[in-house]
Amino acid sequence: MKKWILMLLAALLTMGLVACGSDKTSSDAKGKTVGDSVNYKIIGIDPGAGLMKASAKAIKDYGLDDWTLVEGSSAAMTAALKKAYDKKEPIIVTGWTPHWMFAKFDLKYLEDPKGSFGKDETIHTIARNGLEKDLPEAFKVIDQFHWTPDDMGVVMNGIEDGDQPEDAAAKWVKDNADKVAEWTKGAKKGSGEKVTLGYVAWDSEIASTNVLGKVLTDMGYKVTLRQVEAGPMWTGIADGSLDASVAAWLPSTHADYYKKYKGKFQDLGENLAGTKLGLVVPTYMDVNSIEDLK
Ligand code: PBE
Repeated sequence: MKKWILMLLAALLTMGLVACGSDKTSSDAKGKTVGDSVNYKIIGIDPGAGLMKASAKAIKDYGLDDWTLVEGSSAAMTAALKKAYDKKEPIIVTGWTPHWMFAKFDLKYLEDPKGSFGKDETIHTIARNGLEKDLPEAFKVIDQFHWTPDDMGVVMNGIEDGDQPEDAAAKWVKDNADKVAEWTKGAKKGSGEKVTLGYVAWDSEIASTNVLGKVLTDMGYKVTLRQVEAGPMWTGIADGSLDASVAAWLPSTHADYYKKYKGKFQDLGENLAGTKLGLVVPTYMDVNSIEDLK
């Protein structure tokens, strides 16, 4: 009887060891893969974002046929991340830098050896054709707007901590008079002329657009911040219904939009350097590369 139990135990132990032995780095001790643990879902953002296109490309490049890229919004993605993080549950999201989530949570980008997410790029300011002629002084300020990921981080964190975007922006503008002076240098004040800035509700762009909007308001313009989807943002600049946007990620993330509207807008160049896109997971997850998801 006793011998029989021992033999059974030995057999079970062997089976367990075999299962463990077949584990890859992407599996936990029970042989459950990362895919199993997150239901083969990558939590995405708004479908118009270049990040979604890059993520779809990554899924293809790495042969992740069983995986689903879930569409939603930046807000829904960060809410899902927060919820999982609080319970130390596994989650994979589409992410980008600059973003407050890296200050709030311990996160890591999954390595992307195939380069599906492209090289790091810059954020550009774009303007409608004719803005320079119609509103040269406002144009000058818009053109001179540039800052750093750290600057943007201050505004983003303020918003995440509960400030209204316009309040977080106003605070930054007050605390950074020297930088603002560089943007307004040589520009005469306006007298109530209308300026409409288009943006998408991406955390990074909520911050930048509110800051430039505040500066233009202080310069005497009547500023409207118009929140739209990514496609309509580019269309609006091209058809002149929007004056400018500080939310163009180039050369890769918004390459399609850039190509589509070439000649119908003015590219005023970089307003921020130091961006990155990719798949992001909490550091407590035992996975390091997109390759491990297969
Ligand atoms: N983002 C933030 C945007 C650009 C700004 C990375 C989510 C995108 O993917 O289009």
